[in-house]
Formats: sequence, structure tokens, C-alpha cells
Amino acid sequence: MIRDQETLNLLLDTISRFVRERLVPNEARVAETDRIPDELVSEMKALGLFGLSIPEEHGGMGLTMEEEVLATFEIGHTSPCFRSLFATNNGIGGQGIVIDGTPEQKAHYLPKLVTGELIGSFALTEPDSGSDAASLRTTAIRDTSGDGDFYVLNGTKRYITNAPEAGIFTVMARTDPAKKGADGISAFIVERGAPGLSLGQPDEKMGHKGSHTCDVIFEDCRVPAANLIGATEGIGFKTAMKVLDKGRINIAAISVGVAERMLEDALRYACERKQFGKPIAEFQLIQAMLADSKAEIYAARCMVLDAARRRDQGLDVGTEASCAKMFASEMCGRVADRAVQIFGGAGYLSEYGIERFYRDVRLFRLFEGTTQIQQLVIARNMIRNHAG
Ligand code: COS
Repeated sequence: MIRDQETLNLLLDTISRFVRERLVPNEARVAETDRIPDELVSEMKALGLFGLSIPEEHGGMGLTMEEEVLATFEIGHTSPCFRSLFATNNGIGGQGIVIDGTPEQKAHYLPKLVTGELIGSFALTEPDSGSDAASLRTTAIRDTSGDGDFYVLNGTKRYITNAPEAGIFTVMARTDPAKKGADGISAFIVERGAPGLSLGQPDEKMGHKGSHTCDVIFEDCRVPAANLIGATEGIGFKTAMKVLDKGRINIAAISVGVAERMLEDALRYACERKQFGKPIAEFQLIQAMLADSKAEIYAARCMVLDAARRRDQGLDVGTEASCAKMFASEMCGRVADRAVQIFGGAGYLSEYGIERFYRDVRLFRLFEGTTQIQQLVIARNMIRNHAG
């Protein structure tokens, strides 16, 4: 937690300058090469971006959720692929340990996530289990027959962000195959070098070039029993859902940040581009698009901040996280579409960069739960509360 407003402002200003001076000028090159240069990764590490929300006692900045989303708004002013690299450490790849890990697990892994020495990754989705996460089939069977206490993992995880770079994976697997739903699922920390763990070919994606996903395959992969998160079987699905509650607020925040960037670009273009003898920004049909985007971004920003503050107060934010994720990611899609429209034909050309954002932000409506899953979560919670 940042203790005073001045220090928080300094952090946000430092991030903002880093984004504008170092990341924005490299966006196009990263997209072309599908690779973030090592020197930029080193600078991100030096700034502490890999440990923004990891507790201070483990070396991180320990930002509150509100502080973290303010930082994420700034980080959104460039290609979201940069955030993808360090966001799993602060989010889905590290938070399972932060929220439910044992003191030993926290002490061992969190300091390495903070420095970026380890990249954390979150392995929930499988080829036949996406939105229906509780139907996952990867198994983790305890084996104490040999020279130690292990779980043996078998199965395949799919679309795993940062898997090619990851040093550790938070893996949800079924420790009790007799139980078909959420009850039989446990979460594990699996190290990259674990025998029996292998990676698939990098996925070819529509956007987010520079951020990588691939399959993670477990074939009789032996994981020490000490790496069972929380040292308790059967709580892994709930760990994953708690991790996603936080993650969804952050996806909402990055949606706001990127939407702000696209609107800035569209406004600049509208003020420069002349047609019919004057800047197109002077035409009311262009103004309507600018104004709609501005108002929707503002609404999403308020939602994200409110959800973040509620989480900081220790409230259950399942509904608010899903509302913010759904609204902000859909809003971002509309802002991207209007931005391309304002750019006109230029919006369709790679050289102007706006089509890259258009492709990148399509992912926001899909990952960490589709819009339809957010609708399901929100409506289910409403009905449950109504029933008392
Ligand atoms: N926090 C804590 N516990 C939660 C929770 C949350 N946010 N959401 C659900 N749980 C608990 C439930 O309370 C239930 O426990 P009890 O049986 O003890 O009450 C258990 O988890 C199972 O929940 P539920 O019955 O709601 O599970 P379902 O299988 O019906 O549905 C959904 C869960 C669909 C919401 C879940 O599978 C989901 O979020 N799917 C999308 C997955 C996703 O986002 N994938 C992206 C991958 S990461 S990029």
C-alpha cells in the first residue's frame, strides 16, 4: 500500500513516462517481431512492475486494488502485450499463492515473482474445458509409494498466457477423479523443469503479438506434495475463482487504459485530418463518436474504481468484478470500432497502428471469462441474493 498521495502520484507519473517514452515508441517493432526486447524487459523489472500487487513483506509494492487499477490505466496507454508479460505475476499467475498459499510457498516463490526472475502462469483452461472450468480433466494423483511424497499430473492445458516464458505454473487439476465438479479440484505450483512437463508450439494469434500462449502438457509429471497450494486438497477451484475475481477487475482496468489511448489517437487524427475544407473534428457526426467514447470510458473508469475500492474493503466482489469486466471490455470494443471509423481508410492500414489495437482489444471480451460468463455470474448472484 502506498502511504501518501504524493508517493502514489510519483509512481503513476513514473509509469506514465515509461509507457510514453519507452514502450509506445517500440509498439510497432514488438508487433512485427512478436518479441519484447530484453532491454525493455529489464527496465520493467527495474521499475518494479512484476511485483506491483505482491505484498511488501515478500518484496513487492503491495499496491491496494485501487492503486493497482490506477497503475493499470496508465499501462493501458500502449500495446497491451507489454502488460501481459508482467501482469500474470501480479495477477492470475501469482495471486493463487498470495491468496491461498502456505507461508512456505509464499516465502519461496513470491520474491522471485516480484523481481521477474520467475514468470508466473495460470493453467486452468483445457482443450475440452473453457467456460465450464469445473469440468477440467487433468488429474493429480498422490503417490507416496517411492522415495517421497508427490502428486503425478496428467493432462493438457490450453491457451496458457506466458507459458513459453513461465518459470512456474499455477495448475488446477483433479485430485479426486471420483468427484466430477469443482469439489475434486486442487491447485498446484508446478515448476518449469518438473519432469514430465512439456510445452506445445506457440499459438498463432490474431493480436497481442509479443505476448505468447501455448499448450502445457503433463505426462506423469511429478510435483512435490509441498506444492499443493494451501496444503489442502479440494479448494483449488475456489482459489481459481478468487484469482479471477481480482483478474477481472484488472482486465476492466486495462480495457479503460487502452480505450483512453485509442480515443487520444482518434481525437488527434480528427483534429488534423481535413475534409470539405476543415478538420473532420468539426463535423457533428465525428463529434458524436468522440463524445460517446468519452462518456463510456468515464463510466467504465468509475465502475472499475468502485469495484477495486470494494475489494480493498474486503467485500465480496464477484458481481462487481464481472460487471466491470463485461462493461469495460465491451466498451473498449466499441471505442476501437469508432476509432477505426474516425481514421477512415487509414484506420485499416497497419502504418497508423489503430488496426493493431482493434485486433488486440478483441481478446478482452474473451479471456478471464467471456462476456457471456460474466453475464452468467452476475445473473446467478442476483438470483441467489433474491432467494436469500
Ligand atoms: N469466489 C470463491 N468461490 C467461488 C467463486 C468466487 N468468485 N465462484 C464460485 N465459487 C465457489 C462456489 O461457491 C462453489 O462452492 P460451494 O459448492 O462450496 O458453494 C464452487 O466454487 C463452484 O461454483 P459454481 O457452482 O458456481 O461453479 P460452476 O461450475 O457452476 O460455474 C463458472 C462457475 C461458470 C462461473 C466458472 O466455471 C467460470 O468462471 N468459468 C469461466 C472460466 C474462465 O474465466 N476462464 C478463463 C481462464 S483464465 S484466462
